[in-house]
Amino acid sequence: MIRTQGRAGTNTRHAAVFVFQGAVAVPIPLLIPIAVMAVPVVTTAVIAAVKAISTNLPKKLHGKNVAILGAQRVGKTTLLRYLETGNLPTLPSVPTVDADLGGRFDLDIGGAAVTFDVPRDLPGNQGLGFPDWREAAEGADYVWYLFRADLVARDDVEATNLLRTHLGLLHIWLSSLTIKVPKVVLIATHVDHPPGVKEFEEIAERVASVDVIKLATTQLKAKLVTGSLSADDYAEKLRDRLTRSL
Ligand SMILES: Nc1nc2c(ncn2[C@@H]2O[C@H](COP(=O)(O)OP(=O)(O)OP(=O)(O)O)[C@@H](O)[C@H]2O)c(=O)[nH]1
Ligand SMILES: [Mg+2]
Repeated sequence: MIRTQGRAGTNTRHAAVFVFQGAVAVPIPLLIPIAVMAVPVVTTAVIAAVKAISTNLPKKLHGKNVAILGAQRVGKTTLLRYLETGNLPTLPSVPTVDADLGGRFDLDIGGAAVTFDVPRDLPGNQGLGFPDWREAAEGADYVWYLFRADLVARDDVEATNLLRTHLGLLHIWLSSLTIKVPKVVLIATHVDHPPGVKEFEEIAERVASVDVIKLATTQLKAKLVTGSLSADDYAEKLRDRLTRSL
C-alpha cells in the first residue's frame, strides 16, 4: 500500500467575536441608526456561529481511521477532496489509482490528522478487490460506504445488487469482530437537488425504504446520510449531515 501525506486543509472557519470595551457616550439620535445597523451584524454573527458548530468534523475525526468503500465512480475521491479543501474539485475526475487518494494515507482535515483507507473496487475482479476492503473495514473507526442514491431509488438492478452484495459482506466481516467494531455510515450520493425540495425528499425516502438499506440500519446499526456532491452548497449540506451522523 502507498502512504502519502495530504495537503493542509483550508476550510477552518472562525465564528465572529465581538468585544465591547467599556461604555461610550453616544448622543440619543445616533443610537437609532446604530441599533438598525447592529441588527444585521448580530444576525450575521449568529449565522456564522451556527455554521461553525456544523463544521465540527475535524474534532470528530481527529486521530481516527476512516475506511471509504463503494463501487467505482460513486464519489469517494470527490468527497475526500471536498473535506480536505472545502471546495469541490474543478478538474474532471479520473478513476483513482493508488497514488491519488487511494490506498492508505493521512490527510489533514481542517487541522485534524485523519487516516483514510480507500481500497479500490475492481469490477469483474471482486475476488481480488474484497480482501483489501475487508482489511480496511476491520481496522477502521468509521466505515463510510458510498453508493448512488439516484440509481437505487429508481430500482436500477445492477446498482441495487451491488449494494446488497457489499452490505452483506460488510455485515459478515464486522459481525466477526469482538473488540473494536467500526461505526458504519451509508452515504447516498447523486441526489442532485437542494434538500427540502420534493424531488430530494422523494429520493431520500425511497432510498431509506429499500429493504437492504433498512436491514443495514438494523443489522449494522448504520446511519444513512443522503445528498449530493454536484455543487459546493449541496456538498456543504452533505458534510454537515455526515458530521452529525458521527
Ligand atoms: N451529479 C453528481 N456527480 C457526482 C456526485 N458525486 C460525484 N460525482 C461525480 O462522479 C464522478 C466520479 O466521482 P469520483 O469521486 O471520482 O468517484 P470515485 O468513487 O472516487 O471513483 P473511482 O476512483 O473510479 O472508484 C465525478 O465526475 C464526480 O464529479 C454527485 O453527488 N452528483
Ligand atoms: Mg476515486
